[in-house]
Amino acid sequence: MNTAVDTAQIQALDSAHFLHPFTDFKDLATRGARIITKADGIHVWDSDGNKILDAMSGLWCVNVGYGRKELADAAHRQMMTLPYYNSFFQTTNVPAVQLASKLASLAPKAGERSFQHVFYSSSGSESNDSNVRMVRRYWDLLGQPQRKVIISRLNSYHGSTMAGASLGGMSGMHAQGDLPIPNITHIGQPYFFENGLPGESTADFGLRAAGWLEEKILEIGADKVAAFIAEPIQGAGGVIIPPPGYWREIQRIVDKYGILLISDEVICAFGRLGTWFGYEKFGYKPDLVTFAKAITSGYIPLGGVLVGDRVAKVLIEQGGEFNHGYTYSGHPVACAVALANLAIMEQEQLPQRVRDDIGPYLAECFEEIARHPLVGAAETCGLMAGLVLVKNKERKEVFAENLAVGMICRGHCFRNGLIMRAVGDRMIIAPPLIMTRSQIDEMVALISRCLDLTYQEVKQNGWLA
Ligand code: PXG
Repeated sequence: MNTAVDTAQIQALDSAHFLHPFTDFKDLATRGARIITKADGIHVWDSDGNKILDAMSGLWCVNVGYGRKELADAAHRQMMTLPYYNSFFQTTNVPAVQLASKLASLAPKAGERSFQHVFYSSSGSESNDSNVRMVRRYWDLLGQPQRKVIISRLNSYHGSTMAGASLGGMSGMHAQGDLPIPNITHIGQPYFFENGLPGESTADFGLRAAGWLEEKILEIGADKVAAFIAEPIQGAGGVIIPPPGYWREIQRIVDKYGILLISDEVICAFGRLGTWFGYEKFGYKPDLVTFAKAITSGYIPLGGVLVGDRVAKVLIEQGGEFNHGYTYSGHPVACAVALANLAIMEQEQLPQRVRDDIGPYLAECFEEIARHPLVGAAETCGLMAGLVLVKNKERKEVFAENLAVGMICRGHCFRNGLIMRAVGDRMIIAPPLIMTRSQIDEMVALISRCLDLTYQEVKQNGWLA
């Protein structure tokens, strides 16, 4: 396929007509967008012909890698059979039913915390809006309408709609949207590097950080709290891996006060942590699970919520219409692609590969990366990893925010054929799950090289301490 494009022409049209997400429009217009023209396996190509190793799987999406014909074929077949029909008005379609039943079979069984039902949307944000609606409906039906408050965490990401951004703990998003909407509140994040006390063990910190949830519940009044929402590992917040014991304590607290637990797995589900769902990795039992992104490996938009038996039973048995849904809830083409995507994951045993082979291998490689003089801490979980850039390794002293060292590092990555994300001075990766060991070697060599280049630059600038 000819993918040659006139870079300057597309850039001019881009800045004339396309307002990008999370972008300073004025700034982008001065520099011109990078144009990605094609992709295959773990690589993407830009319009200047540069081949780039995509260590972010697009945006935490492309778990089975690019260029999978099976997914294109599934979309083509479904489009020629039934490209669209709605699932309102007591109507259904075959791929949506098959996918819901497949997801129910993949989720581990755990009594009242088992999952038999799915509510569909087209994105993670919409799914979390659905969660808010579902949680409120649940408590209303149980005769406890005063249970309205949903507790979330600072520096969490739950999407960009009004409810999604309110649930999220990103101060910049709150500031621009007059958010959060009422009845959403936040507690601190379990980020040991930033919030651990001198001499405190990670396990003690995990218990202390989970304790913030109990303090908040007591402050609000347990009878007013509807749910707690959290990502198993905060992704967009910088791959913040919770300390040991954190999730066990969170489970104890939500159980003690009878509040619903929402696991936002838009990033952590579908093999990313070496399990089908992220909550399996940490051993907790949510009532609702948000999914999107890798359910289709990003080939087509699809999101949704796995609705646990505790909630589904009330919604179904009490009856009455649930006044919520989307034109594309249960879109047949998206569901057909998701089925084909999950079939690839099963055939290639991607969750198991991550758990037993490439996940542990990446962890080994990151032990080496952790020794780099610019790296204050480096952690992995499955095929997700984060490291923090510091000006003094021994004292774990961080750079001033305005130096934007993370962005400097990200620039070196792009120029050297690697996509790695910067969240402040945390550099993060979540590569496709199909990576081989030698591709991991290639990626890790690029990461080391870019860390060296960043180190040289900050040293020359006199920023090290
Ligand atoms: N929940 C979580 C945990 C997410 O990571 C969403 C909800 C929202 O999904 P949609 O499909 O509405 O975007 C996400 C999305 C980043 C980045 O910079 C991460 C996301 C989206 C955009 C950027 O890491 N995650």
